[in-house]
Amino acid sequence: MKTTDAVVLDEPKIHEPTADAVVEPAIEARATPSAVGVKDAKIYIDGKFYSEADAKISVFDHGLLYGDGIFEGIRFYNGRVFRLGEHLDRLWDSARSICLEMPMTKEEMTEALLEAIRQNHLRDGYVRLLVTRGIGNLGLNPMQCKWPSVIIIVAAITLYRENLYRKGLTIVTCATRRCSPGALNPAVKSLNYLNNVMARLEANLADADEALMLNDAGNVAECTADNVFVVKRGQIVTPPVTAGALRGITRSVAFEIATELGFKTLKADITRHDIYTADECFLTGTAAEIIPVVKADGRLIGNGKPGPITARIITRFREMTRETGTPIFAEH
Ligand code: PXG
Repeated sequence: MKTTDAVVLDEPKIHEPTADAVVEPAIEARATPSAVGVKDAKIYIDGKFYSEADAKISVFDHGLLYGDGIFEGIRFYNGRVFRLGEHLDRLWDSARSICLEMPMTKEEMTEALLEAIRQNHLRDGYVRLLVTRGIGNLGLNPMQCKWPSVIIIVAAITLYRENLYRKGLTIVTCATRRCSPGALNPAVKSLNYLNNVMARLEANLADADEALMLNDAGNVAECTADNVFVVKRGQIVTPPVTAGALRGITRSVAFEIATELGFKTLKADITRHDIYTADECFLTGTAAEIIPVVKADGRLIGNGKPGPITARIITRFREMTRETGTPIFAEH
């Protein structure tokens, strides 16, 4: 049973200040429309479920103080969690990379996540799974933090409006470079997303749907929350992880589909030139799924319409999301 319709995330919320609004009210006094689009939402924190109003963590959690933690964004469709095993493998890799000892096994995490979805009575939606470093003091040394916290938020959201899938997105190259692997490896899906947020701000200011992020060498890395693909003469190309791309789960599904459909696939460095001269371009990400790009830096890509190969990949992706995955409810 679906409790509410999906909330669309791409529209910025405009907060109209009232005449007497001098300071922000305290959290308790702020209007609390459901942030997740679920009535009586239940949020998992460290083994217990809380209402949205009561789902709180300490101000001394290093996830807040330093962005010290990791996360995953996961989708479920038609009562099944899509590619759950891959998401958990990537989460565990992120944990390993930042020396965060996971407080539960993958089996326990699977059960907690499935139970969180059941508690929210949804068959289709999005899960944000976070593991924070936990409570420490004001020093940044993670040794202070003894117990990582696990948070599971279940939401009914879609990222872009359906007409954007038919019309295609406009992207702009942003000045903010993707973090170099030597500074903060983009392969770690960490809670520190300020690099991506800065890029997203540039997209907003340029009135574009997404920002294209380059790496320090000037090659394409990815967009702020999605991997980038180009299609040229029937070959499908995406930047390698070493170029600053996240090892996206949707990226690997797009590759599987492209291979299944008989296209050549390649992970290789690409430049803005390759995007401007592509026959087709599309983005992949758990929230956005697979979405065509029709304009980059003011140039039309191909004929300025979503391409036929992209359309075939989207069709097959939609079938896969509805037919495969880890069952949430007993009836499967
Ligand atoms: N690159 C980055 C930087 C990401 O954060 C992807 C690519 C796509 O990966 P997956 O595994 O989802 O195919 C992500 C995805 C959002 C959102 O609102 C998405 C992500 C993180 C934060 C927000 O869509 N991760």
